[in-house]
Amino acid sequence: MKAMKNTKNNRQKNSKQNTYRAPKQGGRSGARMKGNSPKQNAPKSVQKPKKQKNVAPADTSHTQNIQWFPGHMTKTKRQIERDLKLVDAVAEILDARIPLSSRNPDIAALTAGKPRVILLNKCDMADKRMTRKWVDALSSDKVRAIPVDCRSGRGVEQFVPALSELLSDKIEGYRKKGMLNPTMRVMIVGIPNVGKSTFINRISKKNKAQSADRPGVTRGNQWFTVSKGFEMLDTPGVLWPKFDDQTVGERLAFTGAIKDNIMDIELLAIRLLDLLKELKTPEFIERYSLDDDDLALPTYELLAVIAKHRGMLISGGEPDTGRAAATVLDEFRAAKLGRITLESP
Ligand SMILES: Nc1nc2c(ncn2[C@@H]2O[C@H](COP(=O)(O)OP(=O)(O)OP(=O)(O)O)[C@@H](O)[C@H]2O)c(=O)[nH]1
Ligand SMILES: [Mg+2]
Repeated sequence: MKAMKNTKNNRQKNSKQNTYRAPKQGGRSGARMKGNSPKQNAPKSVQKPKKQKNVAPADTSHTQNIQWFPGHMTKTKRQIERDLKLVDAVAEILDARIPLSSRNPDIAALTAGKPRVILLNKCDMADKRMTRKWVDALSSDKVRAIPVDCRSGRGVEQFVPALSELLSDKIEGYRKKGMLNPTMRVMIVGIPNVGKSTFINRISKKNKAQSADRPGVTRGNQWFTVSKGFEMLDTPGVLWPKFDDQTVGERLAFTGAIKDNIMDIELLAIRLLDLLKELKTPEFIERYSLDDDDLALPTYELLAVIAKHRGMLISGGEPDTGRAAATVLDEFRAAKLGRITLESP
């Protein structure tokens, strides 16, 4: 990989588009992305940085098998199926940073017969140009895609008009029967931590739905009257039993849709750093004070460098790579490393 020459040039380049593109298969980095046998080249334990001193892994293809499908998700799927007959439309919330990986194929299939609005949420943390491309790619006659930032509320005002348009025939039908203000019911679905409850709070201008920055907050379907003529059903986040591709699990994990304590956080941060090293956003370079030599290091060593630059040391002055890994993930999730979209349409 070419080392970064000029931060200013890179800043200009990256400010145009922060989208990770998977390296071509077969090339050096392609082999790295494809690597799926962590045992072969992985260090014995990334948990023990002392033993790893100066011993970089041969490559960085340390994927871990990420799966998270606890029993409550099976229960939620059944609840969604049961309540589907009560609703007029479905609002599917995707993460604008990973619109492909954050789409649950099981829920998309289960709710396929309903008029649908797709909300690309957290677009404040995604690359602007890519979000526009995703809106075009996901929109069709029957589906309206809207970019939203539920934290600030930006874009949320487009939801009710879009839904009214989608349901115009139905609303007209009710009116003809004499119901002047029929109540439309909408089911909100999406993966864990994508912002379903925050969206309901935003649109209803109340903080009634419990929300927090960890997956698995909402337990059980719950109805909310959000405005005159609209009721919304908040549902718990659901994943699916097996990800076809490990990169899907990783991307879900990077963005915080998977419970952290079921994963090896250092391995996960190393995989994220593999991408960040290629993207070289100015925020990433500056935040961790990285130079070309740092970026050319094997990724495990780069993590150690970040720990040192941040003063994260354990007794004996060794870098605390565990703490650095948690920091890199936290800061990526808070978009402190730049507005990054990991998938293109
Ligand atoms: N930056 C940013 N943060 C958001 C946005 N929407 C939601 N969040 C944050 O994402 C976190 C998760 O939000 P929730 O509304 O609890 O997510 P959920 O989909 O209901 O999660 P579960 O109930 O666990 O499935 C919270 O910390 C929100 O503040 C957004 O548009 N931008
Ligand atoms: Mg919730």
